[in-house]
Amino acid sequence: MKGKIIKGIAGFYYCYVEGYGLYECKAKGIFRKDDIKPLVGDDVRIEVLDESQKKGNIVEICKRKNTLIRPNVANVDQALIIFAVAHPDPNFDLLDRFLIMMLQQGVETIICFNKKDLVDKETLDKYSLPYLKGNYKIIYTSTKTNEGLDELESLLSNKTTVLAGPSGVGKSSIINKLCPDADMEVGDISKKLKRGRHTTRHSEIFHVKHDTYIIDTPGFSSLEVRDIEKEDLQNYFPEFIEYNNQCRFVGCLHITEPDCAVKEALSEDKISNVRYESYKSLIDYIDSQKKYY
Ligand SMILES: Nc1nc2c(ncn2[C@@H]2O[C@H](COP(=O)(O)OP(=O)(O)OP(=O)(O)O)[C@@H](O)[C@H]2O)c(=O)[nH]1
Ligand SMILES: [Mg+2]
Ligand SMILES: [Zn+2]
Repeated sequence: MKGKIIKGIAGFYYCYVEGYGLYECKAKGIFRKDDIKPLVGDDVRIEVLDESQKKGNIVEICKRKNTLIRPNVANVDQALIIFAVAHPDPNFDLLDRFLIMMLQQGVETIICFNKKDLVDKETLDKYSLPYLKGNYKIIYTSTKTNEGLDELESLLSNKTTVLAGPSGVGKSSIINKLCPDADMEVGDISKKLKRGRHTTRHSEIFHVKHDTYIIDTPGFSSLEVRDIEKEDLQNYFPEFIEYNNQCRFVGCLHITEPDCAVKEALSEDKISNVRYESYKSLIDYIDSQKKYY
């Protein structure tokens, strides 16, 4: 039977087979010699050892479409980053770092602003404009009024989407709306912040509908930008790309150089100031990391 690893705990892999349910499986030694470790998201072939107990063995890992390092999961089609528009306020620095991290791994990101019910349209526009200039797909949702949830479901259809976002933004609430069977714990944000950790601690996949999965990952409160040279950072800001090669100097960093096309686009508001500032602070960050080598 063909299934998908939806969760791995203490040497057991839980494989979901559409139409049959969940099997608790072990991975036999065969993978070790090839140095492949089964990952959440893997499509696998299993042999059933005991149907009544739902136990089996993983006998084959199908060829992976891709492998993400952070989070460490396989076969991801896209990412959905969720921020609340309020309670807690969005952290754009974190958002920008996440977008870069996903671009580095070749995965497209949809930005979801949740808790739309808490702010007016002006605030939503203010938050999203910088990202629209970068051609990011943005969606607004509320699990209180159900706005945007149908659109979200259609964006997820026939794909495996990795979900991410800081604590308290409503990830579990959204999963519960999309797949009521998930029955995830939803917590009060003041309690969450006090406790200082996320409810979700392992990556886990939820089956939304046929051929549609979402991967819930442990939330994060900080992200490091790694393995990017200062000169390459501009390539991770999609709205810069059409200007990057029009500057007077080859290798222009768009900071102090004269005749810079990116700064010109900035002055014409084709690139948002928020994103440009974020770019500059990441350049400083990369510089500060260099000092320690
Ligand atoms: N007003 C409003 N509150 C929401 C919405 N979605 C979720 N909440 C509330 O926000 C709080 C946090 O929601 P969760 O779904 O637990 O957040 P989470 O992102 O899963 O948090 P972690 O598991 O800690 O990472 C709860 O009190 C929810 O009821 C929304 O659309 N509008
Ligand atoms: Mg949660
Ligand atoms: Zn420039």
